[in-house]
Amino acid sequence: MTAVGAVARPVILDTDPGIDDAVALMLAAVSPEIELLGITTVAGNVGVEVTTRNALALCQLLDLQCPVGKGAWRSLAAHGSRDAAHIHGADGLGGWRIADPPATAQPEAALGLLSRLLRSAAAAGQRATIVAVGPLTNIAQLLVADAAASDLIAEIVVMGGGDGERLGNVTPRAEFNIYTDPEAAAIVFNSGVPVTMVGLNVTELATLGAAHLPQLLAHGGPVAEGVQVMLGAYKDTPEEAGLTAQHDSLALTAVLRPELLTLRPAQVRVHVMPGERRGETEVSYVAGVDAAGAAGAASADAADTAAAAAAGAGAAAGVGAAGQPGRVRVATAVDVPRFREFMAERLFAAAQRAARM
Ligand SMILES: [Ca+2]
Repeated sequence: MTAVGAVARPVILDTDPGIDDAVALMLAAVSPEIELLGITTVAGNVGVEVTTRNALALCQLLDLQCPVGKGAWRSLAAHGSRDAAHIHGADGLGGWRIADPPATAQPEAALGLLSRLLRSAAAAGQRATIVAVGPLTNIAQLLVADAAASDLIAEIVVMGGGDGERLGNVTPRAEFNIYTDPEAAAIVFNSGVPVTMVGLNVTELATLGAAHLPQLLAHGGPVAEGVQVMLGAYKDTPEEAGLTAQHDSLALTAVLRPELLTLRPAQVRVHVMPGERRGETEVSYVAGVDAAGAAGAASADAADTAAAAAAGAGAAAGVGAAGQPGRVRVATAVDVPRFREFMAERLFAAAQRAARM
């Protein structure tokens, strides 16, 4: 552990922009609590060519100098080719005409970038936190390919999964990011690296609408325009009209403002077997353990791990060995009014930042 207090936490954002990803990137760009070391992209909401283009375009808009790594174009098991273009639009950004990145902005390869960033943070005496808000393909590949990486990661914060009444949004029991690559999710949850799961049970409560953003919208400029277009186009609106769930920003908020969420130690089993539970996160809360201690255990299911390997995940069995101790926390509640205030303040700051360009 390094000094607490003013030291910004080194963070890598693994993302598939994606409307709520784009909003989370705006949040990341103006948050002094973190040092954004890099961004890696993955296929998810739309294909990886588009998510990478969007990440590079957002970096230009927000004057982010960090490197961008282009990651996996398909899931580990490569079942089907599901995306969420029906929710995010074919361009991933709901039709927002964000300026193209310059031709000189070329991505690196995500796995090499992840390994390099983790090691440069370690050389500076820090362990980086990975905030993963897309399918977990890149992170699983990293843990499989780079055996030393897990010791260099402080925590993996995952937007994915769900619990209780809100288990799924693709199937009744599976959330999009986990369902898109369950084998990868099983590897991550069973890796022994501390994992914080921010799932649908809280992210669907973390809604935002134009009515919460008067200062941003009055400011105008490309960020305000982008937020307005994206929130208007986002086909992920919960029950209340005009509100959109900011899944990915809430996951990042677990790093920036952890006091806005309730996190409970838990065991999470990711179901990978074909059938109606594929992609489900089965959460068992660990009683009597202080959340700060986070001493839960991620129990790999031997059958699931074998199935993951059989399905083409390759080294899954070598990563998620059954019973390997892990430290998993699951978000169970969010302070919605304070989350909205926080988002409004930070998105206004993002508009100001972009205007200085
Ligand atoms: Ca996402």
